Amino acid sequence: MKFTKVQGLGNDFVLVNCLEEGNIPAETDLAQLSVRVCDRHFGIGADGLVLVLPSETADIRMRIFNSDGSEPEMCGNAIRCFAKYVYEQGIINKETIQVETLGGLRIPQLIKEKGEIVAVRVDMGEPELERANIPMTGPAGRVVNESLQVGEQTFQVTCVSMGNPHCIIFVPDVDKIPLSDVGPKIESHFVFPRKTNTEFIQVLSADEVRMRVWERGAAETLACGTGACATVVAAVLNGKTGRKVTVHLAGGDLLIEWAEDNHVYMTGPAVNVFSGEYIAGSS
Ligand code: ZDP
Repeated sequence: MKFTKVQGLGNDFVLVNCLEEGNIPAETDLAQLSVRVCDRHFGIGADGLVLVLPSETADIRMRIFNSDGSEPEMCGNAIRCFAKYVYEQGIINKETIQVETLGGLRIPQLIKEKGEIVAVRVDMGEPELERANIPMTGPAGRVVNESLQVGEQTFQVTCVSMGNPHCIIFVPDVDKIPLSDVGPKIESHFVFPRKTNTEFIQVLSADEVRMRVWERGAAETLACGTGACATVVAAVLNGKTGRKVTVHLAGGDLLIEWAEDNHVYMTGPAVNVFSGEYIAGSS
């Protein structure tokens, strides 16, 4: 299997072109393949496996699998990597690309300087705020600054779907959060029937926040694009920031704007790491 590894802010992905006949045999268990490929000791090492597929409704289709084999609806960092890859491989010859995902249509736009792709700006669509659509159990309406009991602790949560579910919690200092302890508890909390990604946010000013993320199906990662988008929506709803915010993540910065058209725009980097051939059957 031929692959290219690409990373966005240290959120790293193995990209495979499935338009090439036989690159992934039809009978392959994709969940299992993702677990093996993403393993950092026995595989290539990545947070997710990303597949380039044909689309009937858009220019191209993206599927992503988490490192635990689950398939999320969307991934913000991966879609920037995906856009760069399909352009550089000559699969798509446009700089604004319509991408079909399980979370709906997403539109990355390549930002070039002297012929090089230096960043990708993505129209991440409209945030979903209705509780049932996060999805989250409970009465109808939005989930803004609501108490959530997690074991002995109570957190004030705001929930936003950017195609995938996010639970945002504002705290005074993100470094003080025992993420590997509380992250899994919130991820699998019974109020989230499809589990959730969780973001802890420290507001620095009206246009700057720090974020740490516990990703559904992937544990703590260096960055999460959909999470950064959901965070800015949550921050605006709680009156904590303006609509254009720099989100500082462990892997670097994302610029997020919740525009007046209700779409969220995310701008950030995508960087090629290496290409190679995965020997099927290695484990
Ligand atoms: O929703 C999920 O299960 C996430 N783990 C998917 C990946 C999201 C990601 N962090 C992003 O950038 O949006 C890659």
